[in-house]
This record gives sequence, C-alpha cells and structure tokens, in this order.
Amino acid sequence: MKITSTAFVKSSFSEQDWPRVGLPEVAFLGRSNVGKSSLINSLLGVKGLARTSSTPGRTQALNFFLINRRFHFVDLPGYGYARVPRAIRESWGEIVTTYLAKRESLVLSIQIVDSRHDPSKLDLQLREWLTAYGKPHLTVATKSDKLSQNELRKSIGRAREILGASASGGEVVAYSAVTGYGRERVWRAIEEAITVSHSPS
Ligand SMILES: Nc1nc2c(ncn2[C@@H]2O[C@H](COP(=O)(O)OP(=O)(O)OP(=O)(O)O)[C@@H](O)[C@H]2O)c(=O)[nH]1
Ligand SMILES: [Mg+2]
Repeated sequence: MKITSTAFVKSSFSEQDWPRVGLPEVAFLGRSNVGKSSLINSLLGVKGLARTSSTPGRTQALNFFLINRRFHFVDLPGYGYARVPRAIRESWGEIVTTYLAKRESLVLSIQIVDSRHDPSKLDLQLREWLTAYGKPHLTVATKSDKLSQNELRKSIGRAREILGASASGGEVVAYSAVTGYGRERVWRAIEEAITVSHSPS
C-alpha cells in the first residue's frame, strides 16, 4: 500500500475517549517491549510516529493513528510485564479487552510475538480469546533479524504449533522492523481486512 499520510490522532484512556468516526481499525497487541510500536513505524515507513522505547510498558494508553485518511492503526498497551503493579495490570486487561470486544470498526488484530522465543501463556490466552470472539487476527513474529534463516524457520514452525489452528485467521508471519522483512505479507493482510470491511454485504 502506498502511504500518503500518517497522523497521530489521540491517546485514549477510556471508552468515552475513543475517536467517534467509523473508519476501519487495525489493532496491534502483544507483550510489553515485543516491538508493537516499531512494527507500526516500520509498516508506515516512518520514524517515531509510534513511540518506541527500550523500557517495557512505555505505551499505557490506546494510541490512534490515522493512515491515508482512510483507516486507523491502534497501538495497544503491552501485556505481561511483571514489574507493573497488579492494579495497572488489571486495568490493562480491562482497557484492552473492552476495546477488542466492543469496537465495531475493528477489522484486524495483529498479535506480535518475539521470533526468538516460544509464544508465552499470555500470548496463547490472547489468541484463544480472539478466536473465541471470532475476531480476525494475524500473528507477526518480529525481531527476525536476530535469527539465522534456519533458526527462523524452526521458530515460526514452533509458534504455529503452540498457537494452533484458528478459525478466524491466525497465520504466523515472520517480520523484522530493522530490515522490513515480511512487510509485504503483513500489508496484504491489512489491505484485505480493510477492503472486506468496506465491501457491500
Ligand atoms: N533487532 C530488532 N529490534 C527491534 C525490532 N522491533 C523492535 N525492536 C526493539 O525492541 C524494543 C522495543 O520496541 P517497541 O516497539 O518500543 O516495543 P513495544 O511493544 O511497543 O513496547 P511497549 O510499548 O513498551 O509495550 C526497542 O528497543 C526496539 O528498537 C526488530 O524487528 N528487530
Ligand atoms: Mg509501544
């Protein structure tokens, strides 16, 4: 997809705060520090639109970005960071699951995992939740630049095995925000999700 414009819309801490427009939305979710914000910047070919950090838990709100004036990317807070106090962890769950469950314009959830490690229990739980709710989703295994081709092939195979088959998508795609590896495939999935959401039924 040709990117003609990107803009930060807002950070939302509660449902009342979500943008009202009904543009299709693609959400990015995964463990803290896994590379969600980097994936967004890399897909868009921009630096620093979504804030990245080597400190886990940097993104605490839902951050909305407007792309080509046509659809939204939503950078969700990361889960599973142990040093975050329990109260915040619980509010994370509520903020994110409320968004995922209620947002009608959500057309695709992109779950990001680290290609160097097996998907965690939380990754699996989230995936099961998305499947149970019939939410179209895709898994992106990022930081693939840190692995050899051979290691990567094995790790993608493992991730597919652990996450299992899913009725609402759930393909596992290798990615690198450093080299742009996997970019085409992820964009194809996004375009398809956006187009499907806009075709007359
Ligand atoms: N080598 C490599 N490093 C990456 C890649 N993607 C992200 N990183 C690094 O991983 C760290 C975390 O990236 P972020 O994009 O901030 O991660 P996040 O998931 O948005 O983190 P939170 O918002 O804190 O949950 C940063 O130091 C990035 O530079 C990648 O594909 N390859
Ligand atoms: Mg982030």
